[in-house]
Amino acid sequence: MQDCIFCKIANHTLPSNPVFENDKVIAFYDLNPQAPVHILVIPKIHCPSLIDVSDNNIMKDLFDAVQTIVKEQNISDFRTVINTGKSSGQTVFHLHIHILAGRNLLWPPG
Ligand code: DGP
Repeated sequence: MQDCIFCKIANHTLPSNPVFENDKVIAFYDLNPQAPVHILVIPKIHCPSLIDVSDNNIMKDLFDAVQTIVKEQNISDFRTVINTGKSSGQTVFHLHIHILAGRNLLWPPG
């Protein structure tokens, strides 16, 4: 999608220094980290949010990537977050999974 910042990262119009990439998924560090490790995992295809996913292969590809990334980085304890909709905190309307790690993560989240 033309005006989507994550599409621009996915097609390398914007540089992101990816931590993981294959033909379906790219992952990169969050610009505004909320933990010592804060990685975003996104599908290369544009999909605004979780509610818009019609092909479950997208979620499999994303969570396979999460597993690969945490194993590669020797992260055993982490949180995955998918904000969906403005009031949940979603600010970028291109589906993404946050991986948060490297500190004690409180529950319930804010
Ligand atoms: P969310 O609030 O769930 O929509 O998360 C969006 C995240 O994306 C937020 O933590 C900040 C991050 N972000 C926004 N723009 C950019 C960008 O251009 N580059 C990177 N690396 N992260 C971005």
